[in-house]
Amino acid sequence: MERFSVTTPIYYVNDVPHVGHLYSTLIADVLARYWRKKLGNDQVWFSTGTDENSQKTVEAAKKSGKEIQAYTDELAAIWQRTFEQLGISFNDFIRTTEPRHKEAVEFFLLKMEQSGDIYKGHYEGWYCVGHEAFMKESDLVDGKCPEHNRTAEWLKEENYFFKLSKYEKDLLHWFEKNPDWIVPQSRYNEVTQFVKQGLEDISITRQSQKWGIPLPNDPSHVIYVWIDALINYLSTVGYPDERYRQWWPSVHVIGKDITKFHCIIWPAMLMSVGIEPPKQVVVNGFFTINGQKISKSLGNAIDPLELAKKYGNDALRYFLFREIPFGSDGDFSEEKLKERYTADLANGLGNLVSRVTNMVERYAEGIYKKQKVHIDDAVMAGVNTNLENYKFDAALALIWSMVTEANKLIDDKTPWTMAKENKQSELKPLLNELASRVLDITSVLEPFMPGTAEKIIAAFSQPVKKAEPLFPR
Ligand code: ME8
Repeated sequence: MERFSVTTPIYYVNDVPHVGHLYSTLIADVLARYWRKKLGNDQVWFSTGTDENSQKTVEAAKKSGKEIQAYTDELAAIWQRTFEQLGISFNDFIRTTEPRHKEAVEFFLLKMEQSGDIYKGHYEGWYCVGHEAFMKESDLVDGKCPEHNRTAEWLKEENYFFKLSKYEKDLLHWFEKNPDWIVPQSRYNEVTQFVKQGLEDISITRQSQKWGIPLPNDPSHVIYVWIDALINYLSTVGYPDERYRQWWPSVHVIGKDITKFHCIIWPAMLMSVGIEPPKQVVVNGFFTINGQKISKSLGNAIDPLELAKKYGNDALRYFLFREIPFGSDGDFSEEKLKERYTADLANGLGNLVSRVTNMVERYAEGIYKKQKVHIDDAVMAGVNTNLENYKFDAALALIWSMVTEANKLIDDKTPWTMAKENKQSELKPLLNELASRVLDITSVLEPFMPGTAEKIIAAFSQPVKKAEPLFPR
């Protein structure tokens, strides 16, 4: 039986979610909903969660004056609640401070060690806590990481290393054999190019830090947060228990900032312990807000809950998927959201549902017959093909072409004239056709706009009454 398993990045708890974090989570949510419909609820696993063993957590807790674990519990609860309120249908919310995760990480690291892939050495280099990664000197501007605008620290310590270089050939072979493994193609090209230039071993522990998961065979070191975090994709599905195989390999949805971790380090770690790499890595672009990077210091980190309260969860989902082609960078503006809300949602879909329910109530006592509609099958199939290929904007454009066509059918045929002239033999089939079109549209719309789909299905339960506006103006 076919199964589908999908993950989001696990998010740092040094801050609350903004609309950018929501975007990756929504992509996973649309995929999970789509595959649940296709394969059955029990055949799909969708996990998200929080990345907590980071130096950023320690700093943020200190700033807030709270004890680290208490701070972490509080923030993780905010993330989980936010996703729940936004209707994200995750099966699991994994936290990297949970015992089940710690157990998985320890087991995994022991396996890596058994493969002879971990050795002790010294590392010196510029470290950016914002990135939680070592930086090249050439990436710094005046000693600062330009992206996080913070001074890099010179770290010199005894570390354990992972023999990443050993997997260079295996990785290249894997990429070659799996040309669709990273989408979009541009990211695939970037990653393969990078590996072709040669890989260096990486440091995977920190001696100077206390907060984190201790290395099993040398607890004076804590495991580097990225190594620990990547393993969440296995701990969520039950690793090291064999039941993890039921859901592995998963599809990982991530942002373009973390491709090297997911497409190079992670598969190499998996190769080291003899586990298959993820099924696919799906990489979203970044969006800005009114042309600016989303950041707290710029004060533009829009709270997704506030937007959802104003426009509704589904309108926000619709906008993000329709406006920004998957994989590209894009700009989020509330102005554009408002335009789409009015044009596509209120005047488009909302108006269609309200007109059709109204006419079925008035002209047919609320009764219609679901039938095969005169929509080109290729259009319906095209929606699903686009969705399966992460072309979310194209899928929605196709759905909206059906909405427009149905509204046009009403304008062209003017059912109200048929009613006035008492042409029942024309009116009834037309109403059946219209109601059936709305239901067909709804069936492909559901993964994108689950709340709206539910409302439409309820509105079309017979006898039909004129529906409340789906998108109040
Ligand atoms: O990197 N546009 O966590 P993080 C689109 N803990 N997506 C955005 C975005 C934007 N403006 N801003 C953030 C981490 N994202 C690690 C991950 S996984 C094993 C560990 C999304 O809290 C995007 O998916 O910094 C990005 O990769 C992720 O949030 C980064 O979240």
